[in-house]
Amino acid sequence: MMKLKSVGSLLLVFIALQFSQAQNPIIQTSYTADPAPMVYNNKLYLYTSHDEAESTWFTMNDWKLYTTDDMVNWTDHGTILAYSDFSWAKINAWAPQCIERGGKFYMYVPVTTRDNKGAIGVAVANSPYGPFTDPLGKPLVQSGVGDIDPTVFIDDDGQAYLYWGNPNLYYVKLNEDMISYQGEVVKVPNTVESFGKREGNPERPTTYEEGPWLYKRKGLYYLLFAAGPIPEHIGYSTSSNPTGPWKYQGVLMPTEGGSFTNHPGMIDFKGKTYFFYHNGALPGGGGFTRSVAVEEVDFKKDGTIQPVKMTKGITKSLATLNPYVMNEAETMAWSEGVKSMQNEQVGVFITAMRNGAYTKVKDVDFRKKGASKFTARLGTTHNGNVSMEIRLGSVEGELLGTVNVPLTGGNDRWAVVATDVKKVTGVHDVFFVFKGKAASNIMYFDYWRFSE
Ligand code: FUB
Repeated sequence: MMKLKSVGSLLLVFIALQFSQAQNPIIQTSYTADPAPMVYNNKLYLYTSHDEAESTWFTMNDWKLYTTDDMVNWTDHGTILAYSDFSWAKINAWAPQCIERGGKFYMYVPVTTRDNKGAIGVAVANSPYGPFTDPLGKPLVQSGVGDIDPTVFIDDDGQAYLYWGNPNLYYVKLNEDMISYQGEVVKVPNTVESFGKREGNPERPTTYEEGPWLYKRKGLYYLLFAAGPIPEHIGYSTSSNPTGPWKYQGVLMPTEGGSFTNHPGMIDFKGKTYFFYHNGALPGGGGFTRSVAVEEVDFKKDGTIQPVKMTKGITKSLATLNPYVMNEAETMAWSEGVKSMQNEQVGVFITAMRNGAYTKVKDVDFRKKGASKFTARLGTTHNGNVSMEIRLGSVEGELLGTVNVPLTGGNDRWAVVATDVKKVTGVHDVFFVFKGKAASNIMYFDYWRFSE
């Protein structure tokens, strides 16, 4: 009996360890879907759609932005555009993509118009963080059938292409201004040779379903797409031309992961190639409460892509994090029991939803000189017994110090608190563990920094 018990406890420790080392899904503080990565000035920007919590349909009102320098710590920049920013849109902020050209940022989005038709809109900003505004006051393009899921790509010769659509795949050539196009909308021939055969569905004879994504490597064009039947997998095709003809290359990611949709995004960053997708892996997750994840991909000699499975994610960071500058509380590698929110007072911040909720920041480099002081902006609506522990390595790891969180009276009122901590040097994963007796909304946390 004793033996069985200790085997059981060992198993629990093993499971807890696996979970605490997980990096996928990369966003745990909101439900996100339809990942669209963009690299600009050595930083990866990830634009996503956003499933409302407890959603039972694709109830999606806005688009969010996350960034990373190291592929493990992600910073939440909150909502950067909403369907309501388009005067002509009624609902459905679905799969977006943003691209930079000439120092301006162009965000292509599908929405449903006030007369209940699908349409692709474009919004423009001078910064990847926005604010994005609608330059046209009307849709950029509409084919009349299944106008969702735009993907945009600028070729080496400067020609930009916009692909989109479900169940048909369309494209147009964009003009240099990126907000108008030339020629007609072209419907891509939906042949078995281009997209693989689907059995038993004459209306959808191939596996092409939706969510196209264009990518180029060594002169070869890749068209990734969400493939049917439902539950979706990810398939891909290649061509020596950005407009095809496309040659079906098979399955990139099989059906898995608790969401009946999936959606590809692929990009090169700091010498590696990353494949983004979504699943339903978070607590409460499913087909309408999805979460984005990422895997590194490898190419075979012939240019085809090594198929990928969903894994616990990227565990080796590309850079360390500097604790001696102001770091946002919403920069994290992992969290449990935490929601991100935003308001006018401080922008994006996090709320600990329960006692024991935590965030993990990976590979923080305290260097040889070390830190012995910690400063943070935080707040709570509870009087007394609310604290934030700073630990190394795990939620139970070495305690560097505890910050007592003063009553501030709301997330629109904040206190900056400084605390002495045990001296720490070298590189560590830092855990912020939130403690309080209240049943929910324990405390708010906006930023932190260590000093000598
Ligand atoms: O997120 C809403 C829709 O679900 C997208 O437009 C599709 O690609 C699928 O992910």
